[in-house]
Amino acid sequence: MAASSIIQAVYEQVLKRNPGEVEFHQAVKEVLDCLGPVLKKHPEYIKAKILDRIVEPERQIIFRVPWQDDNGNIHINRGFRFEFNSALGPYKGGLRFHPTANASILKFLGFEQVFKNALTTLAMGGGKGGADFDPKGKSDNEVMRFCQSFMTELFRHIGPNTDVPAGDIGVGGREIGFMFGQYKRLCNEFTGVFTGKGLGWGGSLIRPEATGYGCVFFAEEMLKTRGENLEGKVCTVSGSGNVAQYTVEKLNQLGAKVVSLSDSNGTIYDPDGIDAEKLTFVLDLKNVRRGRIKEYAEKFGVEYLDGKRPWAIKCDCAFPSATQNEISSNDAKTLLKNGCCLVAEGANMPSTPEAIEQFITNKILYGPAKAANAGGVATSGLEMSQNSLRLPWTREEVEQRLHDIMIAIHKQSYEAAEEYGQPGNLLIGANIAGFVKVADAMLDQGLV
Ligand code: NDP
Ligand code: 2IT
Repeated sequence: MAASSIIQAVYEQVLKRNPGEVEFHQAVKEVLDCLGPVLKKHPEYIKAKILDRIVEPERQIIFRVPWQDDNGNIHINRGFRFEFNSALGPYKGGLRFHPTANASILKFLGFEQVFKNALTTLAMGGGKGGADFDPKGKSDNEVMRFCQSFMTELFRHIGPNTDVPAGDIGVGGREIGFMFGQYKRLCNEFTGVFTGKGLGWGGSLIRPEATGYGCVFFAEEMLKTRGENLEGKVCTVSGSGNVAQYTVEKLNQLGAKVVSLSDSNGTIYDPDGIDAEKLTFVLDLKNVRRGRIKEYAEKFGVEYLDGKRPWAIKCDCAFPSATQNEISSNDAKTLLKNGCCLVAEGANMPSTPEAIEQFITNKILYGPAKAANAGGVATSGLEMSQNSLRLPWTREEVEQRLHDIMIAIHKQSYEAAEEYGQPGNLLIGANIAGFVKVADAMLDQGLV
């Protein structure tokens, strides 16, 4: 059978087995669409049915999470963990707490994670989980009770050599602390079962900064291929959570000017730039007071675009750092029309397939999520190394390793794109480079 027919058959099976899971279909299609030339070069992948196997999670765990709010009312949420692929190491990937979290979204994230983790050069398989719980508006005690209930089921499925969760949307230092505490209590052991831990109890320096910093390092590598750098570049950033915050910090350090941040209610536009002092306000607003980005506009007297995303603001470089499918086809057109020359994806799958198509056709620098935002999970890998050594590294050492890893991820993606006759196309390059590593390990390990 021709490579294209094999790919089509695998995709149809995915549609049939996972009805209505549109985000999962989207993520699978993007990867499969890049693999034709790989199958031609590697008939052994076809014989071993690597594609059919790689789109099916190794294990899927779905469970009930009952908890009580501060008024004694009972709530039932649904918890998930998709242990997608362990060919390269223990399952590794974040937990997302968001009302929209469902099997489709968490499977797309788990699938992406497999190839992303392969690109990091570290030994990590891929997984993802979470719950349709909304931490917004909940008290610390409610969040704690939810996390404890969630972990009371999940603990039996994870472990430092089995499956190592971390944060994602709605799961930050506070939530990791509560879940780690409950895991420790249930297992009676102190191990590196989570990453993103507090610095005083096994966490790594630079892990909070890592996704944002890594994404900016990746953008720098892309710009270098055109003899450019970030100095003086006007940048838009979406979101105002973990990834967005540290994207702004590193962009500032490298001489760029960031003019936007957003949340699910709207966007702030600050043409003078979000400098270090204003960013300190954002960190307190979002991480401590848990308020809305609108307050930034009120505090600093800048424009607030109610209900809008940042993509109509003129920029040189765009850093989508909020959520999936936040750049539509029209947004992509607007970005291109306004002269945007680089998109680096801090969020997972933030650009729709139609938006990506336009970035690629117009040959702007496009850094796909699984390469550009891999610095977060890479630094989680470094946290695991430090936990195994029982020895923390300095800030400088971790940041240097993160930087080296981002350079390596760019190089692998760039070179794979060249090797397969699509120079400069990092979408194809990242998908192929990640896939080949996982596929080879699966071949070596037999039919499992
Ligand atoms: P946070 O929860 O810290 O922040 C999320 C931000 O995105 C908030 O500003 C939030 O606004 C906004 N947002 C979330 N959902 C939506 C939505 N449906 N529409 C509009 N805005 C939305 O999460 P992170 O910063 O950790 O994650 C952001 C993205 O980066 C996600 O795609 C995540 O998967 C990805 N990522 C995260 C990594 C990490 O290490 N944390 C690593 C790699 C990727 P609001 O508060 O209003 O909901
Ligand atoms: O999407 C991601 O890569 C993350 N949320 C981070 C996962 C991790 O294990 O650090």
